[in-house]
Amino acid sequence: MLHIERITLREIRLPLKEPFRISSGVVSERRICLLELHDADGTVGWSECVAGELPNYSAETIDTAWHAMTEWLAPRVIGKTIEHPDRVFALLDHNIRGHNMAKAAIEMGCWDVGARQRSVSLSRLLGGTRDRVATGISIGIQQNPAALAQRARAAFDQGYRKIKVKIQPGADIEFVRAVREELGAAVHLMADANSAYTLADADHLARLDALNLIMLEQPLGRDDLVRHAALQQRLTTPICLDESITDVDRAEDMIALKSGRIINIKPGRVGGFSVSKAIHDLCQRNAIPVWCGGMLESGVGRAHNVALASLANFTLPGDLSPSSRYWAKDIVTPEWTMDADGMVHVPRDRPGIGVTVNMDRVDGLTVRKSELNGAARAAA
Ligand code: OSB
Ligand code: MG
Repeated sequence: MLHIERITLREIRLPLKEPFRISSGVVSERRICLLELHDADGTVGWSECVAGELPNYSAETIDTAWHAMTEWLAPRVIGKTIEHPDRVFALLDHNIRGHNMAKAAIEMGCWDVGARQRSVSLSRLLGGTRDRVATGISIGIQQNPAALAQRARAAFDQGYRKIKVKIQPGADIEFVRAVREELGAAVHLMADANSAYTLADADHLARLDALNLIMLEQPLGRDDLVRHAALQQRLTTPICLDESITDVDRAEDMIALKSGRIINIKPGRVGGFSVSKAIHDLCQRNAIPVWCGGMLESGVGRAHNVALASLANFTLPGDLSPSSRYWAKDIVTPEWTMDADGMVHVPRDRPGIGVTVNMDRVDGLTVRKSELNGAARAAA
């Protein structure tokens, strides 16, 4: 049983080792929202809201999520008796449209509390089966093809099992070709456009077919399944959808319309673990491979992603880079590491998320803090 009494929201600032550029913007310092959930039985759980600094990936930002959690979402769970974490999404979703990342942060924190109450790992509570998960890297847009090829080479030599490069008009075919020539034909290579193209670019994008990508992620509009279906007909490269898959229905639509052949599951984007699991199961029944995407999370969000990626149908390497790829120093102990085979170990024998939040460090990085106790708006 969950009896969440209060939730502490914190915003920390964490500088990336290097700026991360995608087609719609660049980030140098993450503004990360952390949740500390206190159960009446003394159990404390953690989660991270993955909303960005600006609404350039989805409509949400850390500020809209902070507002949504404070005003509408936290009061839905605080002070309630909830049988199981798998009930939380429905409580949060009823008559509240959107705000998936805000919903997910609360829901995923409840899963950590639930796992710790049962003294099992988050991976086990979610139904995960794997002890190690394969890791890919997502490399931001670089100045020129040679610089990108060099970054990709370094990543491959470190052991990454999938190399994803960000693309945009003007930085696409030649950039990807340089990486393919550098790494050779066998390496699992893919590109992510973050919605930078239109269907008018179909002939141009079809030039990627010659480069044998394992997939092309989200080339077209973030909510456009119809044109993705038209594009997929013109490409041999499988399309993978990220931004477009915001719930189970959208995943069903993708399959029905043939808008793509692979799904990147980010639990934040779909409202948390219950929906992630439902999409995972749907895809498994339909022979659609899935993999776990990333949102430049700290070690807290990474823990949640690694646990999810331990489920059986996560058959492709996730964007689950180790802590040192992003930060000079992470906020958890132990930090996330990757072995020479490009595998991250799932802490299946530790309760909950399996890492300890370094409180001194978090306190030092905190720029904003709020205690939600449900009292203010619980009646609303
Ligand atoms: O589209 O997958 C994406 C980061 C921010 C916003 C969108 C995306 C990404 C990534 C980063 O690709 C992956 C990672 O966390 O390493
Ligand atoms: Mg993406």
